[in-house]
Amino acid sequence: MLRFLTAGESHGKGLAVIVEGLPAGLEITKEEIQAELSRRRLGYGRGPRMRFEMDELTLLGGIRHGRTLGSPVAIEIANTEWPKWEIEMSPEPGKPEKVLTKPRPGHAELVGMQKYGFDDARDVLERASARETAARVAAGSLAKALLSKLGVSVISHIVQIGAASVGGAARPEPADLEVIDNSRVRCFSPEAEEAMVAEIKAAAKVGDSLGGAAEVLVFGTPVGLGSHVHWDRKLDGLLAQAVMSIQAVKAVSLGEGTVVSGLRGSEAHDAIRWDSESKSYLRDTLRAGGIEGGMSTGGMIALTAWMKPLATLNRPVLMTVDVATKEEAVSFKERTDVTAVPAMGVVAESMVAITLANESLRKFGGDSVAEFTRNAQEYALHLNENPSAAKGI
Ligand code: EPS
Repeated sequence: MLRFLTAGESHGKGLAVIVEGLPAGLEITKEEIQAELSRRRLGYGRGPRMRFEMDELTLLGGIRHGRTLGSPVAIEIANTEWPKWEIEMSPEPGKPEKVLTKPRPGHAELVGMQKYGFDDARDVLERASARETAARVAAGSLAKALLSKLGVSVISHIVQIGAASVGGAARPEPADLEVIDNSRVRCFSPEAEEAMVAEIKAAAKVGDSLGGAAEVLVFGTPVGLGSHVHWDRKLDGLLAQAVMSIQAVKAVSLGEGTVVSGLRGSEAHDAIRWDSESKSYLRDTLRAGGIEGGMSTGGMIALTAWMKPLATLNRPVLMTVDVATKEEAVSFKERTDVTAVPAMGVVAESMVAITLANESLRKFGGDSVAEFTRNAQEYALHLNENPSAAKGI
């Protein structure tokens, strides 16, 4: 089983992540993890912090001479902004200089203050912040490295920002990832990119924020990750939980899940055919998004993550209550991004990769990468044999 834990506050000294359960012998370098972290910082519409906050990585354990040891991998991501926050976020006993008492609607602050008994919204917002997703992406880079041993690759592209969307434009393939990452909003369609940038400019002008959607595509998934036998083993449920846990994501859908609910059954499923050349069962449509009965079909997995507009506005207009006086107030102003949808796509890739790596380990096991891949190859070899014929019945 692959597990990971993150720790750290947005303006604290840094983030930490521990990834446990990786087999030994997985090649990984600091530069590869760093490259994934840089992808998360992409995107027109992000705030000024992305220009000066560096993701400074230290590999603390679990990796020796560029390969995993089978022990927990521990990574630190230092916040280079820390010197500016050292007093306000100090772990030493003391009091903050400024207490935030006007929680932002749509943020975790008010409920977090009620639940944990805080007077200062900063005690909640620092951990609720999406800065934490840098640690998830570091874990995701390890999961992707493991999946690559099975020939699995995970990419994402932005399909909607505000009112601009890609419509029916063609889906990208793994080789297109560079083109996507070079787009200002990580969008594969140049026309939609223009419209999305225009949306961001218009929202920025009036101090507003924008949501949108990212589609995650997985290529080369083995048949049968997840299971139909129990609710908490269904792959679609596991993916939804993992992706829904990303800050500001409010919906997750698979394939054409939001469309087929309004169709008739005859138009809502993926017909199956036998391909004698590849000796495999194929589906030419992607309505189920590559998952049937909670199991991967072996076709492409297509998952969409839908993000709400950020709760922080550069022109605060949302009404709230000052928790110190209980008087009506305008929520406090924090520096913010206009949109973080392009970055969310990279985080969603990571959460999908971690989920699939975990399910792959559950299915194929192995303490070393060699054992893991050997088990997967053996499974694939016998996959479409007629079971009775194989037993000589
Ligand atoms: C965030 C607000 C902004 C973002 C931050 C997440 O930070 P600040 O308020 O310090 O300018 O830049 O995202 C990151 C630092 C990051 O690495 O993604 C928030 O409120 O969630």
